[in-house]
Amino acid sequence: SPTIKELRRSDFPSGFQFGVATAAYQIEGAAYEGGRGLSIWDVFSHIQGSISDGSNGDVACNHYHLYKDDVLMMKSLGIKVYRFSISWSRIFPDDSEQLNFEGVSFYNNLIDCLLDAGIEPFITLYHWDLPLWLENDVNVRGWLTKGIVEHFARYAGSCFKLFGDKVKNWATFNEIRTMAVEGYGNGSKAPGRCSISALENSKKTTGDSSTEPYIVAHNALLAHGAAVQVYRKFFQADQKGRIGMVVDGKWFEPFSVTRQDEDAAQRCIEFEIAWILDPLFGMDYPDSMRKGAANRLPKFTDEELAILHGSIDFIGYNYYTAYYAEHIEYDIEPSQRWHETDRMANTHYANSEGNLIGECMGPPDNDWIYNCPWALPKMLEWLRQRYGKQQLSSIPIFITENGTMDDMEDMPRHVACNDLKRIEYLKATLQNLGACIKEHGYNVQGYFIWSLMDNFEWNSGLRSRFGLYYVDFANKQSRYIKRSAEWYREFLLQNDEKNNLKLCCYQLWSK
Ligand code: GBH
Repeated sequence: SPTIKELRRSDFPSGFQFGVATAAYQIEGAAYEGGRGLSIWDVFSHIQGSISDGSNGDVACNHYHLYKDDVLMMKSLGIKVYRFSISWSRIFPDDSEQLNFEGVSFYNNLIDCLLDAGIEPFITLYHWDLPLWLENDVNVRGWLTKGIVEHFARYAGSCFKLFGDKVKNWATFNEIRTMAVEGYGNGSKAPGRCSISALENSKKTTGDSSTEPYIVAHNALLAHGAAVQVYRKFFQADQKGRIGMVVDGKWFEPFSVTRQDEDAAQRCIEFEIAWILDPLFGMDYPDSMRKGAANRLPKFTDEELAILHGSIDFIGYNYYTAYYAEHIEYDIEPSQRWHETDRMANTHYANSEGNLIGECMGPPDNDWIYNCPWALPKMLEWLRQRYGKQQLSSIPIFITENGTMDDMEDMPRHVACNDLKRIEYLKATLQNLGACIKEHGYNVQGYFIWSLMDNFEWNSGLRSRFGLYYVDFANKQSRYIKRSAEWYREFLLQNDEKNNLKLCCYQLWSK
């Protein structure tokens, strides 16, 4: 496709929605305030060795107290939609399952403030912060048993009831794949479970990584299904919103031009995005997974599959990067295998000829994002092939996250704010996205930058900065505009809107 030099708002359909995204544990802070209960991330982040800079989300961006300023900041960007998540343990702090009204009013206030600013809320119900009481309940054990399903459905139903008159976009989960693989496969995320062989240090709990990622993803899918049933049965007709799920999954290119590596790349895509999406489109887990994970992969009953079939009104897709995949056969016992070995592939940043898949965006010790804007159109085409052009014409796609971290740790603020590489990355993604929507008519209806502001970036803590705004974590969590925010605003705002916003910006910047 032709290279587009300039990028204009008019390269996208007029109804296309632009926004930014965040998640509760990464920005809210106030971990012990407002009646909030603990989540598995409060525990995990406080265990020494689990977060690379030793930080945690106790304060994070202090968004819980600064949310009004943050909404003003969003308004000044010119965005029309904001994706954020609800902290389950702020709503249901303990096993009494009594509503915490302080938590409820925080989200009511935030939602009202957004609507006043002309910004539509787009809510993720679960972005990895499971209430601790559900992890510790011996009958539930977090996501490891089906006991979680009714609890999630109850929580989701409460949110629809409490906020659904004002909120029309609901995503049940953020990245079931990541929470399963990183929480129960390699143990790098809460609750930090992994197999004995991968247990290098004390922060990790022993688990069975050959089965748990599959069990956890399975139960989360069932919980999604139950929540959607609640929405459709009791709320959707009145509230007239839509409900879907946010998935991730990298694009994979063959490591070399061989049939074996082509198959390996396909398998990797199936082991990531299709693992979660196939059941939502009425299919069983991918054949390659049935083969690779054999009897360790749970089975759906006909009834469960029927519940999941058609259970999304939209697909939320988090797109960051692509890798090369190389066929490899692992010579290990079935009990030692896990998701990463079951797919019989190794992944690489460079191909067999040594060419990098894209420009590396992160610092050397946190280099998982490579700039591969060309891979997003490939994924959209892959989705269309797999789930059908007709079906995907009625199920819109939202790019629910896209963004990058800074390429240096501990950079001075003025350097971090002069983030030209981030602009390049975002612009290239948008150019490719706009062009392929125009040429191929993909039903993509929105795009969210990860993230509004620097925040608690899970294992990388406060050092890995993904924001359009800089946050000074050492000094009152003050926000500073970066060049990328100025660029996004310039891209989004038409002239008349810019004038209307002047007042709002003056209010913000003169504080
Ligand atoms: C998103 O996940 C999350 O939804 C969001 O909360 C997060 O802040 C954002 O990305 C930025 O990271 O072992 O070093 O190779 C993206 C999913 C996260 C999955 C990184 C792969 C690999 C880290 N990916 N992870 S590494």
